[in-house]
Amino acid sequence: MIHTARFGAELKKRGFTFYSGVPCSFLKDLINYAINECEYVMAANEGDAVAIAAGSCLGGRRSVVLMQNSGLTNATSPLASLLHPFRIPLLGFVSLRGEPGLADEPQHELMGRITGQMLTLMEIKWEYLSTDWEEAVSQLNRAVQCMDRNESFFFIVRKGTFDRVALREQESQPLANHLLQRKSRPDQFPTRYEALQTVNALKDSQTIQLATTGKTGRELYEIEDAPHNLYMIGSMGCVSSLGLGLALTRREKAVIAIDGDGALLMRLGSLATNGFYRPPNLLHVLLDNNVHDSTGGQQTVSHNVQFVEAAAACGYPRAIYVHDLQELASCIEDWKKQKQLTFLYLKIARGSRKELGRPKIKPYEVKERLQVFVDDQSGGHFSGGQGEQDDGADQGPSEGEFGGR
Ligand SMILES: Cc1ncc(C[n+]2csc(CCOP(=O)(O)OP(=O)(O)O)c2C)c(N)n1
Repeated sequence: MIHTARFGAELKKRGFTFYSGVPCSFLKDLINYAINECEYVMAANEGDAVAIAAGSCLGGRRSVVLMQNSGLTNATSPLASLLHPFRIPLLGFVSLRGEPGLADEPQHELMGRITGQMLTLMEIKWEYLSTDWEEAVSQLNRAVQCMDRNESFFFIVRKGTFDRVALREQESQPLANHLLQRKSRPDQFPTRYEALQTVNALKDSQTIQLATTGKTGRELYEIEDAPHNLYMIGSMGCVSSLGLGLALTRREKAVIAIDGDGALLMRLGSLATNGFYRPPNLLHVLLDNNVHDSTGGQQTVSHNVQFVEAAAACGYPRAIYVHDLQELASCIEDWKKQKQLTFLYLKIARGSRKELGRPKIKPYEVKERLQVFVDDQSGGHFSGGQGEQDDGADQGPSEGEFGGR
């Protein structure tokens, strides 16, 4: 067995202080350690966890993602189409439920046989984590070497690998009040392009813009290709999770995640994660055209989804139905003043320009220049330079409180 706290300390020594994941009993003790001693974001699903950890990595942290092997299938989209193209290196721990030869539940049987193959198939380097201390530490060193080449590395963790760590009491901070403005007059339907132009025109020196999969990224690229932009080409539904990880890690930056209705519906649980952590420097903008416009305009099921109410119900302190471009602009300005996690909902028209291009820049180049932008401290601070929030009421966790829930 590995001494979990000692192993956690080895991880910390190598810079791993940010964790995200979904619990598994085989990983419980390492997760408990992370919750007790580090920063741990409880993701709604394993794909979100990958994206959250990736966001933190973009923010300059070495990040860890933890999941049961059954959740590896949930995570394949961001593993294959976020980590790989952007060359974002994560350290992964995936449990081995259903290990051949050991009695386990039938639902783990297949995954127990194919966990390693799945990682290999996704071109992710991996090893079974040894229970021998010296060997485990040298495995960790190999993992770090791999990550230094911008490649992820996963440990497959067998039953009984980690010794017991008790979970300290986790506090949660109930939200005092929401600002929920209801739709009050007929909709106006600007185009996606116009909405993106409005958002882009209001950016300042600390703004980062993350655009969801499909035409949102392509249009933003066309409006302005800049180091503070990221076009999420794959990992549909992960844009606000990427934003959450980045916003929590770089509280001095203003992170805008621009979502689509199809994408948000794919990972609606991310609203709850965002609402729980509610970083004040995250703005989540949903452009709802009721269709998968990027893949030919097939309907989504967003028509009767009350996204504003859902965001508010998930803990967003501000969730606002925006009716037109002017309101969109003034709500963005308000967010900069109010400094609270905000959800803006805007109905947009379907369609886009016929000759819409695609980003010519490679995803990993987008990442590299974004990381340079993120590290540039000359642009001022969204939160006044301290990573602090500006009033006593209705706050999300501060940096100091972050790991204590
Ligand atoms: C997991 C996954 N499934 C499907 C796709 C293909 N895909 C790319 S963009 C897109 C539509 C996105 O719809 P929405 O978020 O509503 O944005 P819109 O295209 O309408 O702007 C789809 C289905 C994908 N990238 N990833």
